[in-house]
Amino acid sequence: MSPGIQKVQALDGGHLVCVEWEDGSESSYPCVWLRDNCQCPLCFLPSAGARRLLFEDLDVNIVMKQVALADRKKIFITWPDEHTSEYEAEWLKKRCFSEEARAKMRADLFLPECHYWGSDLQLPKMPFEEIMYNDESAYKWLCILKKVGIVLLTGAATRQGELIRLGHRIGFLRLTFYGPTWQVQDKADANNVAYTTGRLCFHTDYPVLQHPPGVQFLHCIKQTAAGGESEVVDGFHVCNKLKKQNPEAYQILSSTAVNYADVGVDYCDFAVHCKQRIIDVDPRGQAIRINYNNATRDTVFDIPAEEVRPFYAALKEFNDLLTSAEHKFTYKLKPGDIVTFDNWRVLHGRQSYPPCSAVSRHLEGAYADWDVVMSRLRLLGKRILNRD
Ligand code: OGA
Ligand code: NM2
Ligand code: ZN
Ligand code: ZN
Repeated sequence: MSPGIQKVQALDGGHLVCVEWEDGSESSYPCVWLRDNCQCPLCFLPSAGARRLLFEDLDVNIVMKQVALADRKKIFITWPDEHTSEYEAEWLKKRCFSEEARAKMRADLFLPECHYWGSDLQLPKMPFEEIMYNDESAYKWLCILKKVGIVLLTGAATRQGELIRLGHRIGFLRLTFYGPTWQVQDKADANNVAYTTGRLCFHTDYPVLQHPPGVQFLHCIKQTAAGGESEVVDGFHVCNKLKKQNPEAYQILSSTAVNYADVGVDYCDFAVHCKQRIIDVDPRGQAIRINYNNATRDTVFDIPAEEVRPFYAALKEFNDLLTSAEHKFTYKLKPGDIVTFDNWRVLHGRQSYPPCSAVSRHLEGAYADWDVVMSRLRLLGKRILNRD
């Protein structure tokens, strides 16, 4: 329960409403925001949790006419046109504009906490069927997936279709040109390097898409005796290292737009082209998404010739850090394992394995968007918290 309201007053010529809480703290709310967020049935549609008020009908210079406090639990505002709005203490407290309150709200909504790792990774493991039936387990799975970037689910049936079930558990999978799910195995006339027995160096999947899939699932159905080991590396951790070790290389990789191309036929025919920065950063220069697949990096490179060599030098530094023994973690999938990982953060690779006329290794793969995964995580969290 949030504290009650002790006092409410207008400030700044009626442009601000200042709420004094029972615990002595204060919060200020701009009137334009209060009017914009009036919760009355004319201004707000509760069944959609959405604003009915049109922006055209909002006076962005509005000042309040009158403010009153009721029962320490609610404030009432009368506007110049006699429209009235009411706001509950708890609703206001949650939306306080202070730095601390916003930091807390941000943390609750987006779970930005990040545990970096290197070769010392203790690969988090959970039984697949448990996360399928138990909400606490599913919640824990998604929390770790967000925080650590990788979770191994164990004990799944060794047949195709388990990722479809997993997709239903979270909501839905992300369809791409490689199909709703896709089969990673050695194929004749492979339309992707993943569908060979060759080594795959560290990459994120599908940087050729404008919005690359946020989450990837790889279900091991069959594993080869020799080779085929998996490798993963924490891309965000390595980005921090690169930024310290060679700020210029970091600057180049986080500003140069690289051409990617993928042309072929699978689920349907495709000719996909895109330009992506290998390290996507937020306005503070912190890495938020890695877009790096050496196989689909285009031969077309739309930058001035004199910038090409410095770009390759920068990428070499990054690639060397990714592959260093200090940073990479190696493991081998067993039949029934499903590795789930953050495809925006964790780069993955695979060692080569001997070609064979029969299929000696088979993974089924699928993607999901972070929007869908985070949505399920929030709903599971709510359900679990309300239960006890
Ligand atoms: C892929 C991939 C890993 C593996 O299909 O994109 O990275 O172990 N596969 O085969
Ligand atoms: N597969 C595995 O970026 C890529 O081409 C990643 C995608 C073929 C669906 C591989
Ligand atoms: Zn209203
Ligand atoms: Zn891949």
